[in-house]
This record gives sequence, structure tokens and C-alpha cells, in this order.
Amino acid sequence: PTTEPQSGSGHELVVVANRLPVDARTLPDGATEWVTSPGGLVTAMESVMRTVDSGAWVGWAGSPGEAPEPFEADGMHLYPVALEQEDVEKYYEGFSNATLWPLYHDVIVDPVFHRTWWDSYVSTNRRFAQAAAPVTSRRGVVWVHDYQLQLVPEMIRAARPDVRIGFFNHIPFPPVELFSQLPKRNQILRGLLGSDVVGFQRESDSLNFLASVRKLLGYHVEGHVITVPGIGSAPAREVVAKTFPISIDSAAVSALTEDQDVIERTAQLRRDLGNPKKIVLGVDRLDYTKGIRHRLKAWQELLNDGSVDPHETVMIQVATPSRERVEAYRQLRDEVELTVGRINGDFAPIGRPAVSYQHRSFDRRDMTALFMAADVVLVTALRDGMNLVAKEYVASRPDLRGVLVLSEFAGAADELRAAVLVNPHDIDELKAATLRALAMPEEDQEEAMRSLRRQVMDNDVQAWAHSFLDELEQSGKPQDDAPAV
Ligand code: ADQ
Repeated sequence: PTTEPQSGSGHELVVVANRLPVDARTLPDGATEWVTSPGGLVTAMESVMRTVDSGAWVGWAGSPGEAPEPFEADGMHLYPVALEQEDVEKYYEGFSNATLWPLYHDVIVDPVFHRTWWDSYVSTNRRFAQAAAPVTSRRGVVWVHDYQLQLVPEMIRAARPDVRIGFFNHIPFPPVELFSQLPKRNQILRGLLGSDVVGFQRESDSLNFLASVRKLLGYHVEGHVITVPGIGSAPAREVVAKTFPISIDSAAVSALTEDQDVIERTAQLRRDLGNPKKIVLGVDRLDYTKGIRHRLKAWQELLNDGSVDPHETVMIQVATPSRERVEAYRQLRDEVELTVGRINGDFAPIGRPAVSYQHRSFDRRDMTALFMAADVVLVTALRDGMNLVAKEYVASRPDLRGVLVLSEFAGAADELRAAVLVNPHDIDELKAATLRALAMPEEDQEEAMRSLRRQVMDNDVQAWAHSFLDELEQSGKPQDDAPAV
């Protein structure tokens, strides 16, 4: 059946992501209120949505069961997709977060695979595609996000050959040797190749994807262009796979540092910690890809060998609760909390922590205050698509003070060359880098921070979204005369 809308109806730009950009809040009278979630993608899209007549977002509203009716928020049309409890377990916690996530992050933990998870991944992806296809205007643009929805581009193309389709992968794309382990790998590649443009964080991710397409599907690849053979009498199509490093709303973060309330919170934070000489900060979702265990081990050894004095230096570790129903995440939380407890038991002065551990969310202002108070930020990811925390720290330091220690395995390392780059697997190197950062003279901090800021302030998330959509505009050749399938 054709899903094409009546001419003149539908949205010019439709974003498809696992989550809608809003969270439900229950009011005292039992009614539901929708609050925009302050994520980076929402900010990026706000700026793009302003340039189109009509923008929409298709995604899950966050709780299992029936989906709310479509509604409007902040000038965007939102189309909720229903996920039953079983989909949450199999599509989301299962195939997305226990199969794809570890496999795409260099198998830091073993990927788990069940065939019923795959079935749920296919049927759930179809539901997202079926929600997006009929609401996109003729020759409109659909922008699909992330690893949970890799089959959606092909499914939308089958229903709507007239639209341009882009896909952006927020996480790494693994080397072909690892990707080949994935059961159903060719279906995933074909799903992605329903797009006109497939975007990645780092050049190495684009190259890994191109190599997989060449090796596993045998398609012709030249530079960043893939030729996808047509089925039957259909003509071949070209798909571009390119690098678009994501960023943050740099100006907004930087502006917050001048807010009187944020400045006061920064001072209060230092006082609350007993005015230490130095503060070292880590901010991550509590995820095994972030290298929190490696960071704590290095910190524990530095305290143990006396290189760091806990009376003078405090570490704050913010660990946002994440995926708490997935086994590997439960284990990680236990290990991290055991280690923090041991470090504090062994080294903390009375009345003050050696590691201040915060397992909860903070608002943007508190986050900025943390970055402003931190003399050193440790980003020690074992594998990370980009890592926005690194960029947020840089944007929070217009005073040109502070040192960023950055894992070379985070996508941000390709751009933030003036950071202290480390291999977090090498605990000795991590310790040495942390000490170097703590002792860095102010002139050197300034020089590095100036260079980092040039990068982050000039390349913000708005520029990222526009450059992706520009590429899509140029490369997508909508098949005007193709009949709807
Ligand atoms: P994440 O893995 O979630 O994102 P990251 O890029 O660091 O990782 O973004 C996390 C965001 O959450 C940051 O904006 C950070 O400030 C915020 N945050 C973390 N802890 C918080 C807390 N306790 N309270 C409030 N806010 C908190 C995925 C990929 C990344 C990629 C992004 C964007 O894994 O590699 O950079 O998508 O593409």
C-alpha cells in the first residue's frame, strides 16, 4: 500500500530517533506534562527546525505500553512510537544494548545474542519506519539516528522512494573483523544502505563501514561513495558514507559561565569540598565503555604511592545511572561503588572524601559549575563515538584555565589535539598524565585551552546538523517518477 501523503501535507524534515526529545512528568492532578529533555540532539535540531516550514520527530516516549497521540512541543510535531515491555527487553535492552553496543565498542564486554532479540529489533524498526513514512512530505527529508534504528532507512525507502534519507551513527563503527561477528550483519548493512548519506563521528568509523560494505556485500566502493546495485530492473543508487563529528551548543555553554548563579555554585562547590588546592573531575554515564574502572585504579595508585595528597586534591566522579536492567551495567555499578568505598576508607581525611561519588543527574547549571571548579577533567573512555563531556569542559573555560586529559579512543581526540592524550589501558601512562595535568603551569594551560577552544567554539552542534543536511541535499537524488511501492 502506498504511504505517500496527499500533496501539500506531511513534514519537510522528519527526525527518527529511539527517544522523543521530551520526558513525561506527572502533575499532582494525575495529568501528564511533557518537558523537553535538554539533550544535544534536541539543541541541534532546534536550530535546523527553524529553517524549515514544518519539522517532526518520531520516537519512543520512554515508557512501555500504549503510545500517546501525536502532539506538539516547541514548534515540533511529535509522533510517539509504542514499545511493549517485551520490545523494551528484546529490541532495546537486548539487541541494541547487549548485542550492538558492546560489539560496536570493541567488545569491551562480550556481546550477547538471541534470535528472538533480532526478531524484535526488526519488528520495532518497522514500527518506527511505518510511523515516519506517511508523515514525510513529498520529496521531504528523513534523518534517522543511531544504532537502535539501522534497518529504518531501507524500510522507509521501500515505502517512500521519493524522499531523501540520512542516517547518523552516534557510536563507533567497528573494524570489519569485529563487525563480521554480528549475526545478521548483512541485513544491518543493507538497512543502512537505504540511506543517501550515512554519517559517522570519526574518519576511522567511515572507513570501517566502507570496508565492511566492500568485503561483506561485495559492493563497489570508490572513495566515500558506494554503488548499491538495483534489484531487478531498478537502477543502481549511490550512497555517501562520510564523517561529521558531532559537537555541543558551545556558545550556550560558554555563556552559562558568566551567569551569577553558576559562578556562586562554583564557589560553593569548592567550599563544600573543604577548599582543596585541586579538583579532578570525571563525568560519565555509568557505562563500561567510559573507562571509569581504569580511572579509579590510577587514582587509587596515586594516593597509595603518595603522589597525590588527599588533603589537597579531591576527585569528583559523576556517574549518571544508565541501563540498570542490563547485567553488565549492574556488575559495573557494583565494582565502581566497591572501589570508591575502598579508596575513601583507605585515604579520605575525616569529614571529606578522596573521591566524591555522585550517582545521579545534574542540571546544566550544576554541570557547568562542576566544569568551572575542575582543575583537571579526566576522559578515559576505552571506546567512545565522540564524548561530549570533553567539549563541554572546553566550552566552560573561557578563563583558559584547566587541563583536559583525553583518551585517544574517544572520537573527540581527532579534533582536540591540544589535550593531554592518553591510552587509558596503560595505567602507568594514565597516572603520569594525571600528575602532569595537575602540575601544569598556567601559561601552558592557557596555550592548550586557547587552541582547544578555537576548535570547540568554531564547530558547534548547529554547524554539525547543517553540514549533514547540506550533504544530504547535494547527494540525495530523489526518484521523482518512481512509483510508491
Ligand atoms: P553518551 O555515551 O551518553 O553519548 P557523551 O557524549 O559524553 O556520552 O554525552 C553525555 C552527555 O550527558 C553530556 O552532555 C553530559 O554533560 C551529560 N551528562 C553526563 N552525566 C550527567 C549527569 N549526571 N547529569 C546531567 N548530565 C549528565 C553518545 C555516544 C557519544 C557521543 C554522543 C553524541 O556514546 O560518544 O558523543 O552520543 O553523539
